[in-house]
Amino acid sequence: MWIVVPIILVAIVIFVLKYVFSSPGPNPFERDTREPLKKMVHDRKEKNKVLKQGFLASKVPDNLDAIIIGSGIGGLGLGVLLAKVGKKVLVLEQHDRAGGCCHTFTEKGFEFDVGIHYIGDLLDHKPFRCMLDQMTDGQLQWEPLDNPFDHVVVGPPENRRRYPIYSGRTRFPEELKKCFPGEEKAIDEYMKLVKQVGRGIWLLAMLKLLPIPMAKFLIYTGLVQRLSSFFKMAPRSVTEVVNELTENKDLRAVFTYIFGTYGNIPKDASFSMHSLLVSHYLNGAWYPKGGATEISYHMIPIIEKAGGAVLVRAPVNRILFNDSKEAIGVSVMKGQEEVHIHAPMVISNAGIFNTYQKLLPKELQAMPAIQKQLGMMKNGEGGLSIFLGLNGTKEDLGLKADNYWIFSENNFDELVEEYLNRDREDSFTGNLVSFANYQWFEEWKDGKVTNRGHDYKALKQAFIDSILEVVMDVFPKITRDKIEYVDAGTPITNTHYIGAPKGEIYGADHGVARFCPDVNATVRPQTPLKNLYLTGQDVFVCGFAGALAGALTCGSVLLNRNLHLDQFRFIKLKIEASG
Ligand SMILES: Cc1cc2nc3c(=O)[nH]c(=O)nc-3n(C[C@H](O)[C@H](O)[C@H](O)COP(=O)(O)OP(=O)(O)OC[C@H]3O[C@@H](n4cnc5c(N)ncnc54)[C@H](O)[C@@H]3O)c2cc1C
Ligand SMILES: *[C@@H]1O[C@H](CO)[C@@H](O)[C@H](O)[C@H]1NC(C)=O
Ligand SMILES: *[C@@H]1O[C@H](CO)[C@@H](O)[C@H](O)[C@H]1NC(C)=O
Ligand SMILES: *[C@H]1O[C@H](CO)[C@@H](O)[C@H](O)[C@H]1NC(C)=O
Repeated sequence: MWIVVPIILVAIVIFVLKYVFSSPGPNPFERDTREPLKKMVHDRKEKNKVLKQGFLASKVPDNLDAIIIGSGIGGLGLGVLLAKVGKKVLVLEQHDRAGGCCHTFTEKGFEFDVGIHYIGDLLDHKPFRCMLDQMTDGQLQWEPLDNPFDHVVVGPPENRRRYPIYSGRTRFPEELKKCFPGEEKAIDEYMKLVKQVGRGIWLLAMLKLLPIPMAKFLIYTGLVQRLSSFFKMAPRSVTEVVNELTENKDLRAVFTYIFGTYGNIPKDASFSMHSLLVSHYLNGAWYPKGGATEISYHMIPIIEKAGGAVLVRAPVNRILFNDSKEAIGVSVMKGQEEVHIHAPMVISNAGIFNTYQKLLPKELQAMPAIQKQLGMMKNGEGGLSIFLGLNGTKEDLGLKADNYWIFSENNFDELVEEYLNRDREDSFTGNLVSFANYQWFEEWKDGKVTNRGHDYKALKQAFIDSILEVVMDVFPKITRDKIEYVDAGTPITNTHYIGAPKGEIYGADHGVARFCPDVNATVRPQTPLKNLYLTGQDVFVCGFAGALAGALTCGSVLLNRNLHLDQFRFIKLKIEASG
């Protein structure tokens, strides 16, 4: 048996070299496409001409190269990558505007984000930033948050402890040490682990791109864990790792609070996923200048320039297959009628559950290979958002550009588990912003979105009141008379506006099980069905950067080249050119 090991290793090396040294498909990072900065458009009507182009059969370009279902960053990002090599792409979005989790809505003059608060890793001249500059033709600008960019607040109202979180590779641990004297060793050890894991991420992408037999070989020989600290730490939970580092309960809380950005409580969360997020914000946190709609606003024209289109109010109700089980197009509901659109490939950004459970014909859904993948993933946690419009300037209200993570106690495992397991009637007595059990709201899911009835409203109000109470306590300058607008978005709101089947805010669950290398290698852009592919957060990880990595991975498969590497080469060239 072991004689085949070197042979397969050689095969893998050849495969990797092929990716590095040959360029089978065209490269979206071939040429620097950044243009001088144009004046920012603030006029909403003007922006809507780009973001809200309603679906009509007559607007569908002919001779499409690809159809993408969903206009989240995973869909638009992939659309841009394909457009940059001249492909004609149609992006179809069920909502009335493009953007997915990057869309915003406006009420009473306030613009609210639905899914983007802060994005990390955007230092000038660093890979992620250069890639985004290229993908928006240099038109998207980024505003750094204040530093500290996060605050962790733990404890009951009478004893809230506040811990500021600073960005900066050295500042982050230094400031923590000031808050926790005597814990220097634990903090250093934590940093060491986080950085190690972050460096092992390359193998994750590799596993999804290698031919399956090679990926399986790496997995079954255990080489995956040897080669990458990402996979070595992946089966360990955050609680397990952190509890070994320190006995200090508040420090444990500070080490783990960021679970809110991927949605698993520390005892279920993979330390590897956790480390990715900590590393993501280590160099700072940013917000798109002009708001999250700027992202789609600058990506859509790139898709259009190549002859493609991004159309909204275009719910895809099924994917079309021919007798050889090959995807040949999609069906869009236009009122009561189905409109069929054909293309040689269909890529879904709608998430693995929507795609496999709603958009496939029953007999394909039942295929063992599809069922296997569905069995490997589970729905993530539902989310609850409060949208608050306040009268006053930042100064009047005592606000900064930062985030507060407020918890009524420091044991998050117990706190959140107890909260999510409550009956609906007791649920809003919790002080927890952000997660919510889908079942609490499920009975209203089929009602009209703007009028789900009195009981639903009352339940929402109870959540709003309990959360506002905490907000007004932590921010004393925010008082009732300053509130001009308040509403809540529940898990079923998410189902309606971002198509999340169970109101998930981060797509499929990110627990330990998701990071077993087998799942990693199996759930990939290729599906068991020919010409059908997946992009976005479910093929990589959640978050803006995670969903975009999903697009890059999917683009690599479609263009038959490693775009992750192309991106790095592009950056190297640019840095050499500029300096
Ligand atoms: C409340 C909240 C806060 C967040 N905060 C942050 C943050 O601060 N920083 C960060 O990096 N990430 C954050 N995230 C996560 C991040 O926004 C997502 O992980 C990421 O944007 C997902 O991108 P995606 O393209 O994979 O999916 P989505 O953006 O969900 O896009 C999927 C799209 O598919 C559409 N669709 C579904 N079914 C169909 C169909 N049948 N036909 C047509 N269209 C369909 C949906 O309407 C949707 O537009 C947050 C998310 C939420 C919800
Ligand atoms: C199905 O579609 C593919 C790709 O368009 C084509 O090659 C194949 O011949 C088709 N099969 C049938 C039975 O139509
Ligand atoms: C906002 O506050 C100011 C004074 O603080 C007040 O004059 C104004 O009417 C308020 N606006 C609204 C819409 O409530
Ligand atoms: C496996 O790999 C990626 C990294 O490439 C990881 O972040 C992802 O969540 C894992 N699982 C799945 C199902 O994609």
